[in-house]
Amino acid sequence: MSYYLGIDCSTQGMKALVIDPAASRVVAGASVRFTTDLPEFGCPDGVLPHPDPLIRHADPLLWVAGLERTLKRLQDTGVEMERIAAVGGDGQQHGSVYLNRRFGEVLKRLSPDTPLAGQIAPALSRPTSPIWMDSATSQACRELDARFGARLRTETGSPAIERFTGPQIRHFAQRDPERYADTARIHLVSSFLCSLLIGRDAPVDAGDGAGMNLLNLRTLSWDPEITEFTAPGLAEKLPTIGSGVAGGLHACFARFGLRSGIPVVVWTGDNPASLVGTGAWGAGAAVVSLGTSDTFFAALDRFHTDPEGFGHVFGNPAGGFMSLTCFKNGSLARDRVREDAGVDWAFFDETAFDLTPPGNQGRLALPWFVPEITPPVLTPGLRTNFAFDAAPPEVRIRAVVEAQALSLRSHSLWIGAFDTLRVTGGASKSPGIRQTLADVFQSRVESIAVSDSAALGGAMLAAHAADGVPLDVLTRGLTAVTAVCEPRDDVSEVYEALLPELHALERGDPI
Ligand code: XUL
Repeated sequence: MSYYLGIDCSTQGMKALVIDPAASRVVAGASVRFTTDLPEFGCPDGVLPHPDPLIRHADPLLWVAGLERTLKRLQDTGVEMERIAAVGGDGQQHGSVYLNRRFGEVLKRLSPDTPLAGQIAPALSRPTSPIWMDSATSQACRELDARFGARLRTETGSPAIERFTGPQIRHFAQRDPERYADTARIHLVSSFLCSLLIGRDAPVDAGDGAGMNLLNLRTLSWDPEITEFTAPGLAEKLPTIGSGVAGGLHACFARFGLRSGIPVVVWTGDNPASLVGTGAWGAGAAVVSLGTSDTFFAALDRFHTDPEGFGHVFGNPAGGFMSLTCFKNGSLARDRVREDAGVDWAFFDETAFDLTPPGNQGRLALPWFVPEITPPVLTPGLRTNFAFDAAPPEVRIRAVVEAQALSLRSHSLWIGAFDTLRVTGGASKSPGIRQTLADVFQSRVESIAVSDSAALGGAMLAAHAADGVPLDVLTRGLTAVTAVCEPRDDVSEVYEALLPELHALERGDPI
């Protein structure tokens, strides 16, 4: 029976998963870390170092080289690459790639004989790509808000947001009009990589396109007025909006054992792909994804937006819409707290929680080491209500994990009720974090076997869109629950009582 491949290009690396739907199995996987596997691009953790904490760009050629390296590693696992019948994938959201008029020609002529990064380089009109961690576009956001007011939120799903692609494009067009004029096409990370695979411009899907402040979610087309105000002539530079099969696989990928011409499905954003890969694309479950960013998302039963403006509405690749709230200080912040405390992951994930009581006697710490997205805070710094540095490691760890969980909860309520929480991403393996989420949300927390839910979602969407394998069959077979963590009723009041304290910390009230 056929296999399907899903590729995830996330912030710190790339992953590939191959599924066999008939056997309900993941048959192979491979991954690449940008820091250690592609150091020649100078992007540790997937970001070009910059002294201004608001500026966060990556080298787009890193993703091109990452794609080749990931496919090579996958082939080296010995998996029968020729059984792969379709390819899907996803990219970190909001990041944009700027290409000149040569891009189309360069794609057509892609050759297997030299590294792809060198072939794509002459087609870049901007050498770097702003990514979702960038927050340097506040002025562009203010201008968009002043011009369109609430319409931005109610029609594109979000108010103007620093990392969203529209404000990023406006910022670029204003600061560097020459390069903007030289730009013929602007792709998202997802549609850029999909374009390489098919050897021509790929569409943007509504899941990822909704993270741009440009897509009108009521018409599912680029909003002409917002697009033209964002930057002159922008409409011609944007790809089409699409779904389903984008095209056939370019022959230059045959060197990895893939059959040329197999369908490549339109790529989506990492969070929409994860919604599918956690099996939460239908009603009932919300997802907490603990990765470089922590995100909270769920399928929406109807189109509605967050009145507070923190949450976003994206397209759900399974149809309809999804909510998303994003917290920038996720894994990297937890890692820094662990390292400063001088403990290993086993201590962070479990022991710290055995040594401290739920609620941590009121001690909380928001680890905002870089500018935060939810709530928007541009001046970084740890926010705490106790002598953090003098406290033992277990107290610091619980203070951070509980503050993160409380913040996740308090900014996600707008989506409405849900039955269970599914957790995914590296940190979801931590029993202490899972129990804290169950207690803070007072909800059952479910884990699934595959933690690379974005790559899994990409593979599921490939099987569904290319060969009509029903999503509910794929979901039953590949996303079954493997562990459950029940909430403890007796601690619910402890966390209710901590919420005002959390809000005071978020506002920066004097202690
Ligand atoms: C979502 C967001 C991040 C990125 C990287 O809005 O900015 O979750 O998709 O994972």
